[in-house]
Amino acid sequence: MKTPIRVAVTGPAGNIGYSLLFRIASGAMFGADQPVILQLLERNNPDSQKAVKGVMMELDDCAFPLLAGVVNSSDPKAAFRDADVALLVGARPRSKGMERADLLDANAAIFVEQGRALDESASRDVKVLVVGNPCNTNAWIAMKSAPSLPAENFTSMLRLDQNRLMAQIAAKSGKTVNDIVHPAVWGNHSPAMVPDLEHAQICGRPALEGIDRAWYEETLIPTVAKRGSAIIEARGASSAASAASAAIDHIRDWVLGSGDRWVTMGVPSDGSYGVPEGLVFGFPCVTKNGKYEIVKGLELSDFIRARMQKSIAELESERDHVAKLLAK
Ligand code: NAX
Repeated sequence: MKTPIRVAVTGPAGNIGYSLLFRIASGAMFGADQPVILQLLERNNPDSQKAVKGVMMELDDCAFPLLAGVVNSSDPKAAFRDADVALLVGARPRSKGMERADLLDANAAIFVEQGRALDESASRDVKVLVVGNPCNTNAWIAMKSAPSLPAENFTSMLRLDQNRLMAQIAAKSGKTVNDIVHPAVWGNHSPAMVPDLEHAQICGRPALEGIDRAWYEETLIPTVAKRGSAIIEARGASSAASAASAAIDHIRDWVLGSGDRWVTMGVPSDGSYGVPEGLVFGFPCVTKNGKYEIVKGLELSDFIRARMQKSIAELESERDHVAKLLAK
């Protein structure tokens, strides 16, 4: 039997946690022969802890053959001990009347603490995926708070945006998502994201040969960027199963490899495409042997570049706002 992979998950009592844990335990993340140990980190209050107990009871009741153990803690250092993968899902939601700056501060405090704990107790190769919003900036904070870990271990989730883009193109073109390669979503996981079809192909032909440019610019981009709000409007609750599925996709491809397919990941910029070094930014990547590489050398149109500048400005402003907390 293979050595179990230790997967830390924060926010296990939440909506995404409830969709995510069962799929990890079933083998969807690492394959049907790879055991896992789940290491849960939830807030230390009676309601949250009670809810986690319920989730753990259900995990027991699934009798998953690949689930080699589940531990729960409200101490980040204990939850991240020797973790090979850390899914940072738990975050402070925006409450009524809360200013954006207050939301950034509240989440920065969480991700400073969790970054430091990862630095102290996780595996040196830990693969970190931040899902909790604002996920790019939260990943940047955790990365900066973990100076002894390689910066490239810290990523944020834009895969849901890529998956949404692919689903929309498939529906429009009458093809399936399997027929679509090389879509990309640049930038921040926010309405300033940049869904990019300019390099995408459908059944081996350039996507924009078969898709009307005006529809792409005026309908597709806002549809993908506002999809989270549309889900809330329809469901009365935010995306959970699709977010969990995207987190599975992100880690599975990082660990097992993407082949020639591009996968969008929020990763610390190496300066490619003029994105300031260190900003955690959505880039098309390819993955192999547990490493990712940003796809280099693409010709970017003025249309895409102008939109990327907006995402860069937004991320720089978030970074500058939270940077002061790191000094404390
Ligand atoms: P919920 O509010 O249902 O669950 C969050 C859970 O995290 C709660 O159980 C809470 O107690 C816990 N939590 C809060 N602070 C914590 C801490 N410091 N340590 C451990 N646990 C903590 O939210 P849910 O719907 O699960 O969404 C989680 C996060 O994902 C949110 O920030 C949300 O905005 C974000 N999303 C990110 C997406 C992405 O594509 N990057 C898409 C989906 C989602 O909107």
